[in-house]
Parts: sequence; C-alpha cells; structure tokens
Amino acid sequence: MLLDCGGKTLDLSHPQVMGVLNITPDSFSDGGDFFAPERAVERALQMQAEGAAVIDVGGESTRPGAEPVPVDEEIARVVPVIEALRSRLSVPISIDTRKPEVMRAAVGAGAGLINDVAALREPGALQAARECGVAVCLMHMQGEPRTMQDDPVYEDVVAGVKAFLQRRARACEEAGIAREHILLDPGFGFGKTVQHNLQLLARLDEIVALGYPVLVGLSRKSMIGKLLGLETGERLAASIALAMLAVERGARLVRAHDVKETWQALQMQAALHGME
Ligand code: 8Y4
Repeated sequence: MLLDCGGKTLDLSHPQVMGVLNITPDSFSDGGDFFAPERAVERALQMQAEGAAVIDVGGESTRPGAEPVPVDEEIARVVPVIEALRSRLSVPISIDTRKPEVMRAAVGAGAGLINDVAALREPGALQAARECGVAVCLMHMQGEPRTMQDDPVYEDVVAGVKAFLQRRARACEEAGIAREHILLDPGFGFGKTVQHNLQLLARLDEIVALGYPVLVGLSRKSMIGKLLGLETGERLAASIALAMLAVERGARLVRAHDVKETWQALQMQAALHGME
C-alpha cells in the first residue's frame, strides 16, 4: 500500500510514524524570542533519522482554547521551513492546516500531504486540496477548537465519527480527489471525553473497515493526563502503549512527538506480526 505524496511516497504496507513539527513562536527559538527556522529543520532531519516516514508541519495550535493565527502569519511560519526541508528530506512533508491559502502555499513549497483537522470543511478547502493534487488526511472534530471540550455529547461516538468520515471521503471523491489519496482519522481529543476516546480506540476496527488507511494521533494527549494524572512531559510510556493498541486494531500511521521510541515499539510489533 503506497500513498503518493506529491512526488514522494509514503509506504503504508506496514505501520509508520508521522513526526510532529510545531512551528509556533514558543518553539525553536534562537535563544531569545526569535524563531530560528534552522532549528526546526534540524529537528525534522532528526525525526527522519529516527524513523519518521512523514513530517507533519503545523503553524497553528489546535489545542483546546488556543488563539486563532492569521493566514499570513501561518504562511510565514511554515513556508520557509517546508522550502528548507523539501530537498533535504527524503520522506514526504505534511501540512497541518485548515486554511485553503496555507494549503496552496505549503504544497507550492513542497508539502505532499494535507493534514486537515477540519476534514476540508472550511470554505474553499475542498477545491484547494483538489487543485493541489496531493494526498489528504480527513480528521473528525466535533465543534471548534476553542470550545470543543466543553461537554461534548454523542448518541454513539463511533457510529457518528464513522458516518462523518464516510461523508467527507465521499465529498472529496465527488470533488475530484482520488480515493487513493485519502486517509481518515477519528480525531482523538477533538470534541471528545475520555470515555469517547476509549470507545473510539476499542472499536477502531469499525473505522478501519471503511477501507481507507487510518491515521491516529494519541501522543501525549489529555486522556492520558486525565486517566493517569500525568503532565505532558510524563506521557511517553502511555503514548506508546496507545499507539500499539491502535496499530493492533488496524491503524497504519501514528502521529507522534517522540519518534524514536514510537518507531522502536512499532518495529517490535511488525517483527511479531511477521511471525503470523
Ligand atoms: C500535548 C501535546 C497535549 C499535544 C495535546 C496535544 C491530531 C492532529 C493534532 C490528530 C491529526 C495535539 C494536528 C493536537 N492532533 N492531526 N493534529 N490527528 N491528523 N495535542 O489526532 O497534538 S494537534
């Protein structure tokens, strides 16, 4: 199973790691208050060396309660980094954005996968992604980042997420995006309680059954903090456990901050599966 990412290939014949590269003013400073693109490039190269099969570059925080970032600011953050990475990375670059203008600028700079937590629902996003001609990840989110964690309610979270993802995949195909270019993601933590997240993980096979490769993002997420009482920096072991449980249920791509450790865990799992 090979996913074409605008010239570079993502091999999903076995589960892979997507490394997280957040380009926000508080990350990769030059020692003072200035953002240093070279430091972000170094981190991306390190994640590739540690086993990442794709690097997800994001210039807007989608954490609950985060302030929105103006489009020009988001482009100014991500484009120089993507341009610097395009020739230095052998693995594809993913752009984490909801904005059509950012999708176009990032793909123009070298991104080969659009990772959209709004599943191309923003006005113009579907058409922009179609015209970019690259792969897309469609993620489920209930509500808006600012308020999505205020008492989310579902009748059946798994059925709801599944129906949503199927609808969005169909909308993409009707807009001219190739079926082979589509990834799906249940969106752990995006408008979901701990119980919702656990149900989605327990029944991930139902999302996998839609027939598209499935990406999951569980790394360091607040469900771990809530269940174990741990700060973000203390969530590595639980993050790896969740990544492996998701892969056992059919996930093909795992978005992770701690690439080296996650990659090692998935290698062990792949070795075991090779015995079956
Ligand atoms: C600590 C660290 C606590 C990070 C929370 C977080 C996903 C995603 C994000 C995901 C896809 C995050 C951009 C949230 N999560 N994209 N993006 N899937 N496809 N929170 O689950 O990492 S950002």
